[in-house]
Amino acid sequence: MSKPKKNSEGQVATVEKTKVAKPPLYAVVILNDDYTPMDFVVHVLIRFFQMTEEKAIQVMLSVHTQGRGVCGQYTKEIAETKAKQVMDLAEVNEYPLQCRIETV
Ligand code: TYC
Repeated sequence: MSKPKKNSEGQVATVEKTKVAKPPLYAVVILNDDYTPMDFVVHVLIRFFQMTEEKAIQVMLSVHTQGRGVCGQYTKEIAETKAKQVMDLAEVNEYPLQCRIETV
């Protein structure tokens, strides 16, 4: 801490600092399955997670081989919304793609 500074009248200035805790983050995780087409997963990653095509292919292949992968980390409401958007789009296309959120 620096030495308290006095002004020309000899008064000591006080600075009030409010600490705001950062909201907890949640990871949006996608799971591998045997039926969802690779192209669809790449499309989802680009559309909902703003990935470049190159990054989306890399993440999709990692999920394909490792079984699961993190698409991104967000505050709870945003993570829930993204997971739902993925699941809804998979459902209308009749793909079994699973997407969930996890605490970081
Ligand atoms: N395993 C799928 C296939 O071979 C591709 C895939 C990748 C599916 C990632 C889901 O989260 C996933 N068509």
